[in-house]
Amino acid sequence: METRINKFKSIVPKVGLLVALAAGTLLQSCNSSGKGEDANIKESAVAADAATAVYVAPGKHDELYSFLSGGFNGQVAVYGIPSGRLLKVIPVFSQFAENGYGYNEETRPMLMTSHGFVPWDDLHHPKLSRANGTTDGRWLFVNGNNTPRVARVDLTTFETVEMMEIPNSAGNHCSPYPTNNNEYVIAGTRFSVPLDMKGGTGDASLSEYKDKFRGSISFIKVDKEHGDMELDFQVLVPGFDYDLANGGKGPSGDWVFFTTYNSEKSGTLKELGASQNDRDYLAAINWKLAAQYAAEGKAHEMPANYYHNKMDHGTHRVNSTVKKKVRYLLPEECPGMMYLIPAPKSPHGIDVDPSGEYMVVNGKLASSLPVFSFTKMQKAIQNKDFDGEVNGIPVFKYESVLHAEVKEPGLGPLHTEFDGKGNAYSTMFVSSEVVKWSLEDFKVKDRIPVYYSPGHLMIPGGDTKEPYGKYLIAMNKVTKDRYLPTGPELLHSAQLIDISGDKMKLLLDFPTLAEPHYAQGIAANKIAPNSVKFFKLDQNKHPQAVKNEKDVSVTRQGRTVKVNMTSIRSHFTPDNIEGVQVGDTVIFHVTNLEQDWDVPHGFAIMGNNNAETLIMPGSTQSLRWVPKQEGVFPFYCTDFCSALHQEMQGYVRVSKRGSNVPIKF
Ligand code: RUQ
Repeated sequence: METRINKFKSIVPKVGLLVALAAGTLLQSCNSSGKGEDANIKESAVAADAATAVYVAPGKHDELYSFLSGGFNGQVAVYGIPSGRLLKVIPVFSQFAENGYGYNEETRPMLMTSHGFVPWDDLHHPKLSRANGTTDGRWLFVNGNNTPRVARVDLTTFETVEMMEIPNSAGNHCSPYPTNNNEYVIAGTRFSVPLDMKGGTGDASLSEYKDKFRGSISFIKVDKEHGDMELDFQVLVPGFDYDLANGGKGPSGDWVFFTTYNSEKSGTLKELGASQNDRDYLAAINWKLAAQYAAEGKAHEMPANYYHNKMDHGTHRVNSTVKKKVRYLLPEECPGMMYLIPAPKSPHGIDVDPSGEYMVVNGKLASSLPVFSFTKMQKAIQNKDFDGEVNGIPVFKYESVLHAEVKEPGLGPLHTEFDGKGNAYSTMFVSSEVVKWSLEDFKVKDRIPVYYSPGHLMIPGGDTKEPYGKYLIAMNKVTKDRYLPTGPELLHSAQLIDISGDKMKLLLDFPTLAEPHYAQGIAANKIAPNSVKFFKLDQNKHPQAVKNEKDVSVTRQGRTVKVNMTSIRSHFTPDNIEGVQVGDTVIFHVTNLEQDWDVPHGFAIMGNNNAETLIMPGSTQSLRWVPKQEGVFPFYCTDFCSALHQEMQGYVRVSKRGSNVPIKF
């Protein structure tokens, strides 16, 4: 078995030059502490009572839900905590053959963008909706990093119900951040883009970066009752890269904070000289004041072109609308709205403690963790304690807002969360550990190695004013030997850590789907009682629904054949269809007549390139099929539903084009 030090050596080449430099220090520091040489450290870190601590007896439920992002699989994975059992995969930015999401006619429009149908995205950050600064279990907001989008999952059905494209953005990474009562979901661009203010992004040379490129922070209004999103306005910010954000709470509740890099405004690291400056910035925006400026007519308007896709409650179908305008504010015209705080170079996460007083900047290349004070920031604003400005935005003096620095926290700090008991926990990517430190004296109290190289960590509610400080999940980027080998491609790995005592204790490893970046956790009783068991058939307003087997139909209109059919244990009606011709577009609208929990029926037909679909009781779903060959094509139910499930089948006869076989069913 490899030692921990060897692990680092093999990881280092992956993470690039800058971090490799830091890693050089790491190897020394590990050697000198002697920690890294302990080949048995893995075993020794596991809590003696780990098995009972995570055991959830068969038939019993977990204490918490956790929602882990799937990164490049575009999905959200729902795990029970503490068992680590996978409860559900929620497809968001991915077609999902398992239930037809993104394949069937009802949900395909969810993945429409101004670039066309984009059935994939890189989902990084799930965020639960909020009430009074804590999670309320109603919705989960998630970001699409690649083709900038924000989506909303309804936690009564665990379905993606809304998706909005973000204009004037490229790489929607610092996103989405709900304010303390869901007034806004805030989404910032990672890459700045050329903006001419006349119609969004356009063609420009990278040599014009400094003059033409700007970032955008979007303020998305959330409907209090139904959660529906609306892009209210954007703030067009200096052309840095915006990495991560977090909202204030309590006294800082009107503010949202963003880490930035590339403050040189140079575009890329390699050719253009980004990451030259010693310091980048933490940007602070007063969202309440921004909203006020927008309401008072300070906002300009420019043409835009972005999709907003929403599931209709009654029909359970997604409708797309294309928006053509966006309002924007310029910080230089809105005094008091935005400030910059110098921060260690290339910072990653920014995390605000439960009291709302401390803003922790995780400078991945820095040797300490700076903790800024909101009170000091207010004072510095009053006293105009500034050190210049960028694009008219005042820059504070570092010392005037700094409260403390956590010294030698470890190497490569990425993210921090809080336990609500006066402690903070930070992930160290390079030294591969979680480090616990105190918000009282800002000293390190404990460390635990994790396997290997953690990115985010999550304490349920650890980003809110009320953390559930019992468990911590570290989400690790490198898996290596933690599980049975599965060839070159391995699942990523999460580790559950008990943080209820003074010392952190490792409880459980569990593999995750694709790459979890961030996660959210919430007590089960905030979600479970509201979970929908099935849809009521009499409330199904889908225009193609058939609620009685007597009313089924097969109709031809030109080259389109529409099949309005039903499914119930253990048959489809109709189940023998004739009169379809090669090249027709056949649309099966299947209504599941069942009115019971957990009796979906599936529908699949031979040769269809649209996967299958899984129809929940009481709902209607539609699958499109264009037969390319003559023949008799069987269809069947794909989800074992009864003792006669295997008999739940039917046939479609496809004749050659122009044939005179009439429609018959
Ligand atoms: S990010 S760890 Cu989006 Cu930090 Cu991934």
